[in-house]
Amino acid sequence: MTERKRVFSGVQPTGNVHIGNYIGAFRNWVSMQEDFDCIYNVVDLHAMTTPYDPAAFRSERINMARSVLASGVDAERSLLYFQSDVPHHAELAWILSTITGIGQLERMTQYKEKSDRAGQNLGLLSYPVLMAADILLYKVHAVPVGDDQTQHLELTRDVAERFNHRFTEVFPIPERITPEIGARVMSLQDPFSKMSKSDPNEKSRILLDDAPEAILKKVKSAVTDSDRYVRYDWEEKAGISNLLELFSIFSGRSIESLVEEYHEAGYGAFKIAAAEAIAEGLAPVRERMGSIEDGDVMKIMAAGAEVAREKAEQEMISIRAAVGLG
Ligand code: ATP
Ligand code: LTN
Repeated sequence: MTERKRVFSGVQPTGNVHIGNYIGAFRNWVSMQEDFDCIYNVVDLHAMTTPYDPAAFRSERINMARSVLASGVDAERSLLYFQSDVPHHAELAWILSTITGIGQLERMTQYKEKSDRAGQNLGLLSYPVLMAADILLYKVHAVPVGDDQTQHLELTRDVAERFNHRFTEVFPIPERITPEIGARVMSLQDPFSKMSKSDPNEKSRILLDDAPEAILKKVKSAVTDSDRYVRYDWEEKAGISNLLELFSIFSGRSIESLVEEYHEAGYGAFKIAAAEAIAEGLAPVRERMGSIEDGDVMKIMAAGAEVAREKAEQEMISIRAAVGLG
């Protein structure tokens, strides 16, 4: 039997899980369970690089794990756990930090943005090294993420190549996997920036557990343009194009057929139909969010961590040997 290729991805437990996370990442995580050996992580150590409240953090970790499960990740088929439960991530991050240049880290867009907003700290600077460690620890082949992670994936590939060259050929070079549409879902309030957990404007994003009425309200207030014709045109009509993509993803209909139907319907009617499709598409996720108890989440995460610690320990043997440890 040929071994299945491995996939790894992670999400920070920073609250406000939105449909951008779902479309850019979780949906792919779910579909990859069919053909790959999947490992998914709630990357709590990463989330500690910006200021946070420890009590709220505890529940955010559980909520994020619940969102991943409610999106359809099946803990029977995929390995799911909290990053901090497996110390090998931090161990490998240390090893990789010794072959990563500070200049390259200082040039990361996310570091520049976050350090301007949240202040500098060493963890924020070395954030991409920990991410590289997450991925390389399991020698994975593919990483399903939204396109905002492109630069981090490039750094991971550089670090893997450097390690293989400097020591022994240990790591495969991982590929980034992004969806064809929806790799970058835009804010409903500013179609030129990505929908984000940390945007202070709540109307900018649709949360996974938003009720249909809330979805309708947010879509109705989405920023569009002063024209009245529905067209798929990112140059002239970014807001409408973003809604068309969401409508298409959640209804399963092509963008062309939606444009044909709604071209002259007026933005009001188009928005109502789009909101209904989003609410309907999200209904099963929302229902599952309401039914998965904290206790179930904790059990699943503890069981996942136990398996992962063993797997990670096995993987670390060749890595430690390559660098002259162990
Ligand atoms: P923020 O939204 O505050 O920038 P983040 O990007 O750090 O948060 P994470 O929760 O760490 O979000 O990301 C989880 C996954 O969701 C990643 O794979 C990321 O690429 C994807 N993702 C986040 N925002 C979007 C978006 N607007 N469109 C598509 N994918 C997205
Ligand atoms: N940086 C990612 C989260 C993340 C991740 C990973 C994604 C941490 N480790 C490993 C894929 C693989 C983010 O902010 N979305």
